[in-house]
Amino acid sequence: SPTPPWWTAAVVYQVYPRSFADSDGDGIGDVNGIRGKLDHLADLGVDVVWLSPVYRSPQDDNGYDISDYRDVDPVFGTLADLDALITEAHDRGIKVVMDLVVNHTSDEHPWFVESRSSTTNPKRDWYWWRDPRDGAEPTGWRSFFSGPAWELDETTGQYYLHLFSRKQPDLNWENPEVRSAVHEMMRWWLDRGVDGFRMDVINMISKDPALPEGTEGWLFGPRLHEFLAEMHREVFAGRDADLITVGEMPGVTVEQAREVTDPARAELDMVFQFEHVGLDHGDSKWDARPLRLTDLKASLGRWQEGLADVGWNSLYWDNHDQPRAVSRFGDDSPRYRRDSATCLATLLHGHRGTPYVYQGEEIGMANSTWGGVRDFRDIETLNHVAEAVAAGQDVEQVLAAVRPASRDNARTPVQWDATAHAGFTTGEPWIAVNPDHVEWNVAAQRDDPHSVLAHHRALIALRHANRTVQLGAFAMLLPDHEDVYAYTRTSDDETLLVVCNVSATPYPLGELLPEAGGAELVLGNRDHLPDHDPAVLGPWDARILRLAR
Ligand code: ISL
Repeated sequence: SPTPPWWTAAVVYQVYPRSFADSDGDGIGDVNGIRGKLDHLADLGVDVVWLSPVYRSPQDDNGYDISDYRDVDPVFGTLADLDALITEAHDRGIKVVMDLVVNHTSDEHPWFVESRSSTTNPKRDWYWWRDPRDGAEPTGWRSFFSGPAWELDETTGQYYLHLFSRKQPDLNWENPEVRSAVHEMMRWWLDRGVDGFRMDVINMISKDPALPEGTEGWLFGPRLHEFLAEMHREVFAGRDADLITVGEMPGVTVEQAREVTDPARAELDMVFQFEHVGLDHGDSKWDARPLRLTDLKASLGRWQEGLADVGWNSLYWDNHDQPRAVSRFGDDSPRYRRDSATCLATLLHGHRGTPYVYQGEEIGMANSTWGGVRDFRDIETLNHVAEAVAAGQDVEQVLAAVRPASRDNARTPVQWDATAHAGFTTGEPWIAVNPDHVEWNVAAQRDDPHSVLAHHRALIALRHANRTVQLGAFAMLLPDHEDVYAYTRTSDDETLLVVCNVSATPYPLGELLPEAGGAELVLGNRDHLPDHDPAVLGPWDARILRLAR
């Protein structure tokens, strides 16, 4: 069989630059701040760093609204700083992946400024302009950030489409000029030394020009596969062996992901799917409900199975849009925070796929404590609160729903040490540091062999060393158990059993999984504790065992 791609053995680390490390004291993280922390990433052992957007941007959505794709925003530094970061990362054997946000631009991008200037401007058709329908919006589509997805532009009396904020107009990918401008920009970045792209909401770039109501008008549109294959041909062909591409695809099904990541089709290496992070809420992300572990197993198990022979999974709990996993799926109370963070990490990293670690996850960073609406910065959160309150909802009730679910939980500054502002900045941070940084920080964990950080280091090293972890076949065990998540990974060499107690209730291991008896412990999260009993799966106990043959 052909050599598997390098990223089947790799772990990716996501940096959200605004909240990572601030080098100049303006309270906002920056490129030189990242350069100063590369040794932390090298020490963790990650292979790739994915940078959330650092391009020039009005920062309406913290950089996901880009006004110049070929420059770095002054708030983050300069192009020269970024070149230096890429070189210094490469010196440590770490690849650099850029965030590619091409479903939309900023409304301040010169393309849109031209496009909106008149109905006859040559770039008019680069965006989605439509006449009013019965004096109102052309369709009933809603923006992800509250309100209608259409904005009336007074200059020409037409509406433009924005699936996200009104400062993020959607590009019209039907227009071949748009596509070649994007391709050219991508080649420019590859020539600069970047190693691939994480593609923002890339399953929304193809819209049905008939603009039918419902998500079929813009989600996985009729020409998506064609656009991705064309992009591969125009940008990646001939140079893709060393690169990595991952498409962010809210709403993607297993079948769609299988097609997109089928190497024979030459579209993308892998996608981010959202099923498992949608299991603990209703239709709205603000409508929380408890996660049932059996639902998580059914979902992740189906993805493992669906992409077993064709395609590839990405594995994640956290990113800059999700509340912190240890608070959401674990237990961030002092008693169980370390154990549940390491348990969740083991559960995830044992799967087949490429794991993604989000900044701070490696030290068990948790959701923050929020007071009133003034504490929040995220446009999605702020728009939702404004809309809900305007609709008559009680502000305290709205805030109660927002506090555990807001994207800002992921965006508090990385906790480097116990000093003021967690060592993130010498100035005033743009968003408050989590008060728990006094105890939970990188410095406190760096030399502790049993820290959350050390456990991540061990999981990453295991993936690098072990072909079964990389490529072994996955089989779910105990699908109906409400507390214990267990599966095997099998290669020609061995069978590994991953067993994780996703609860504080102890379980006798031999009764659950007789095959665990006599197995060799490869990696555990609680075996160093004095009260550890190999025969009992303790609270949040997680083990990777090598089964006797
Ligand atoms: O954040 C979400 C839920 O809280 C998602 O709906 C999110 O908006 C969606 O996954 C798309 O996210 C990406 O594109 C957005 C940007 O705000 C996100 O940060 C980015 O990850 C628009 O560019």
